[in-house]
Order: sequence, then structure tokens, then C-alpha cells
Amino acid sequence: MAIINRGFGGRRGTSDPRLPPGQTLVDDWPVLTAGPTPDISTDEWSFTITTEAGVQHRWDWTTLHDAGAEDIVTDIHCVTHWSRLGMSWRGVSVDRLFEDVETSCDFVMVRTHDGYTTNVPLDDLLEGQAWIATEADGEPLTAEHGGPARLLVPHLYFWKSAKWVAEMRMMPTDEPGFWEQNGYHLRGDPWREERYW
Ligand SMILES: Nc1nc2c(c(=O)[nH]1)N[C@H]1C(S)=C(S)[C@@H](COP(=O)(O)O)O[C@H]1N2
Ligand SMILES: [Mo]
Repeated sequence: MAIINRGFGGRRGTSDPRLPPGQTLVDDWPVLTAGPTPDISTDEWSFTITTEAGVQHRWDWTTLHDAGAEDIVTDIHCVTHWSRLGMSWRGVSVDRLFEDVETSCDFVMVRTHDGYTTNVPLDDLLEGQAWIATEADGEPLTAEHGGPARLLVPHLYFWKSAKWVAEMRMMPTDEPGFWEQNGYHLRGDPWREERYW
């Protein structure tokens, strides 16, 4: 199933109606990582959802794929003002992974295999809005772009799309992750220019 986000098509002069305010189109794909790029094999990779009761739901590379991957076409927007439009991705919907999760928490702290964190409201991760992505532009995700697997939350600024994703930990209240502690917005909607707070 192909999912098209905000795909109006066509350009208006140099601007494009798919571009949120203050964003500029790029054709390349910049790499933005706070630390060194970790080298994680698909054998080592795992993803865990941890509930407030301490219950853990865990997937490895094989069981993640058993959950069912889908194709996604979407735009991405970095808070540093670049956007890429109409990117092809492949990944497992976060909806699939929450099917058996019992939680009454509204917020998620996303943790990665390299120690990066970012907070996301649960409402922004469900109903076809977020994926554990394993491919981009028709190729397996490269290590520098978060391979073997990263979170993809394309309707929020791209710092929420945690590379080398390892865990979603349920939180009763919203708490800031790495960039959010350093001044980035708690939610990060590019259409509202929620860059900093
Ligand atoms: N683990 C991890 N994920 C991360 C980051 C990071 O430093 N570490 N940087 C974030 C930021 S600020 C951006 S803009 C995007 C960049 O993804 P890219 O390098 O694939 O373009 O990854 C996000 N995810
Ligand atoms: Mo970023």
C-alpha cells in the first residue's frame, strides 16, 4: 500500500505547496547525527516497547518483518530548513507493533542503540503516521541514515525520526528528549513552525 502525505503535485514558481514555511528543497540527503555512526548488524538489532507496568514487547529483525512491511511515499522536513519531497520508504507501521500493547500513557520516549532520545506523543505515532523504516529510496537504509532500522515520523520535524531505533518507553507525562532538552520544541510540527521553545 502506498501512502501519500500532502502530495499536491506540481510547483508554483520556486515554491512548492508541499513545503512548510521556512523550508527549502534539497535534492541530496544530508546526514545529521549528534555523535558517531554506530555499526549495528541486523542480528544485533532489536526493538522493544516498554509499558508503564514494565511489560516488554520485543521484536528482532525477523519478527519485525513478520509484522508486515509496507511502502510509503512521503516528504521529510528537517528543522535546519531542508526538506525532501516524495521520498520512497519501506517499513512496518507502528500501529502493527502496538496491537497487543496495553497502556494508558499518552507519551513515548524513543531511545536508540546509540543513546539518542526524543519524545513523541503516542497520538503522533499511531493511525498510519509512523513506521519502523528499513529501506529508503529503494535500498536498505545505510548506517549513516539509521540502518538497519530507524523511526520515521514524517509529519513532524525529522529530529523525531530516531535513527538506530531501539525502544519506545511509555510515559504518563511529556518529558524532553535530547534535542528537546537543548531547546527544540516538545512536539515539532513543521506546518506550525514548532522549531524551538
Ligand atoms: N540516533 C539518532 N537519531 C537521530 C539523530 C541523531 O543524532 N541520533 N539526529 C536527528 C536529526 S536532528 C535529524 S535532522 C535526522 C537526520 O536524519 P538523516 O541523517 O538520515 O538525514 O535524524 C534524527 N535522528
Ligand atoms: Mo535535525
